[in-house]
Amino acid sequence: MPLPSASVQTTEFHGLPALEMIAPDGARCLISLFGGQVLSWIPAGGAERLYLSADTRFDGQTPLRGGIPVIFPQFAERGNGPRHGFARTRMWRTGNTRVSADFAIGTLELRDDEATRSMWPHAFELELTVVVGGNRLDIELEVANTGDTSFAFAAALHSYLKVKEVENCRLEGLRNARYLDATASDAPRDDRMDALIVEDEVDRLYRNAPDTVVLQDSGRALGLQSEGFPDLVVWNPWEHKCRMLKDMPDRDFRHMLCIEPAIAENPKTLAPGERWAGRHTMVAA
Ligand code: TA6
Repeated sequence: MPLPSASVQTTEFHGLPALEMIAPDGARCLISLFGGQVLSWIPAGGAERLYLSADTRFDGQTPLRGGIPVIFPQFAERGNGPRHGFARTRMWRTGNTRVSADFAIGTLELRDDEATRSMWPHAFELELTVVVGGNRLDIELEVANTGDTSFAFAAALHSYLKVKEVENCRLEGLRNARYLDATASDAPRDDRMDALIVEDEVDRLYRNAPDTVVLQDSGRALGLQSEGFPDLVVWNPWEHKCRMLKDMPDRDFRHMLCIEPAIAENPKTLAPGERWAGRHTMVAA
């Protein structure tokens, strides 16, 4: 029998509509409808695992700095539209929600409208399904081409992970993976390290990255598994770039690390009527 507190309900967070999901075991997450963005995830009996900047601007226009922004249809400045796409600054709507014996599940949807078509002339439907329960958070992003011409898109789940002290973290699983370093303008490199340790600005796009990586964080760990996203972006702005971010406290680069399953390097093409889905699972230990 689900505990009475298990629920999925609409709420407000800093004035923005949100969906709060609580599983029978107490695991919970909060999703902003603005951006379709998970902002908080607390595993059962655990502590917050997502970073959300205290200086985030909740004005309903500016992208929210933290949680799991949905990047679509372009990655960063690889396109002519808004940086990292428009999905993170549109209002999504709630679809099906449910609580079962083991988890709470909620779906959010975004469709093209006049505003999106003025930036990107295509008919689409996005569906974000979030499942929370136990020590897991599962996210599925589905993209459908609902128009009558093909389109190519990029996408990412730009996850801001909360860490105790970034310099003490080890990101394992990327040995021998090839990456493009956005902080240097040279050719792709092969990662030869057993673990990525952040001691300076990091902005790497691992191509055809391994599906599973593990983040060791001062005695606790987070397993990250993705499906359907060929790339993995790892980002920490470090001291100098962090100071330039108006919506992030100067010292917070120490307490976050972005690990982002992505389709960034080679956009994916969908013919009319076609669908694509990518999955991202986080397991806290
Ligand atoms: O995904 C990494 C990245 O593209 C970095 O280059 C960094 O600028 C970050 O995203 C944040 O971008 P934003 O537009 O949210 O400030």
